[in-house]
Amino acid sequence: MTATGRRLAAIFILAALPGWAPQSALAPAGAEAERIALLSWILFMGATAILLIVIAALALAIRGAEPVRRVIGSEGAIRWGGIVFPSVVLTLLLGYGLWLMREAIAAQTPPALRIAVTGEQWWWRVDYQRDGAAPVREANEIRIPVGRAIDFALRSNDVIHSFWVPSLGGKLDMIPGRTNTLRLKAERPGIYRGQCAEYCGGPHALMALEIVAVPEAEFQAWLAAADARNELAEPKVAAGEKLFLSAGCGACHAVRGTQAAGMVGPDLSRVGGRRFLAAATLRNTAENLAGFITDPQVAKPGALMPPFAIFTSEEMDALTAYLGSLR
Ligand code: HEC
Ligand SMILES: [Cu+2]
Repeated sequence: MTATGRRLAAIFILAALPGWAPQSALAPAGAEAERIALLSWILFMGATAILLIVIAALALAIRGAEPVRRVIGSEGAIRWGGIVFPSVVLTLLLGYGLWLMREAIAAQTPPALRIAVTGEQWWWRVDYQRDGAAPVREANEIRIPVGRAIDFALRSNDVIHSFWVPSLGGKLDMIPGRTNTLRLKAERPGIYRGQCAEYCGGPHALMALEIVAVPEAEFQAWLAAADARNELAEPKVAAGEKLFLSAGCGACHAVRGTQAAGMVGPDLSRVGGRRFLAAATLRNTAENLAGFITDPQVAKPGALMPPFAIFTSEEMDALTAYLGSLR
């Protein structure tokens, strides 16, 4: 293939990619995202058609036969093509956009599950609200039941962040001192990646999240299991818990059922069950966990966790075994 051919192939592949990627507004998995995708396609195709018409008119105006050029250059062409046509098209599009949004509002019927998501530099605090029980604290990975509307109560503890999971819906800012509510629904089980969509300093680009949509029964079982105390059957795991508590991790992190109740960093009660660490930055493996604890700055420069290069390899082994057992 020639260099130009390769370049063209790369462009076509990149253009098609968003449709398959886990984070794409062109791969909708909910009604809200479907409306946005539909509007995008209509705008894209309409704009392409108009662009082609304009190019054709331009070519005719330059190269066309004399009578054609006279028509294109006439006052009538400017009045109809330059004023009436854009006014009508833009008004219709505005009306259609407003109608779609009205549709979105009408589709909102309670009751919904409520999950509070708070933007932090540079991760996501997640609280599942429960009737008559304390909220279940989580971080960075949000499990939801399929087919049920969820109200995300979006807040921020520091600067403005923006919550955006393109396959499920539009983005909404997280503003300090305010609660913005975003209602989303996943129609199919799956993993939908999201991203902070408002520059919030330092490692903003490494502030991603995942929404894991599972069947209702699975979700309920997972939520109910939050209250169960983790087993420390293995001696290594028990030793890991001692290290976790004595090293001072609990000043910033909480693990339900232990003295660790810190609120500065992500809740670690079920960190072993998450797919990623540090806001979808690192795969959740023992090696990555050890590397992140030893020096968080390597994987996530600017992260607000201090380095802990204090553990021997056996100690680190126990510590990662303990964290991995928290599910
Ligand atoms: C001064 C507060 C502080 C201390 C002490 C601290 N951490 Fe952290 N930790 C954080 C913050 C903040 C983050 C979030 C980093 C990010 O993703 O931007 C974090 C993230 C993590 C994560 C990733 C969690 C996730 O869900 O992605 C793990 C695991 C972790 N810390 C383990 C530890 C361990 C083990 C210790 C003790 C050896 C410790 N931390 C001590 C503040 C702290
Ligand atoms: Cu951000």
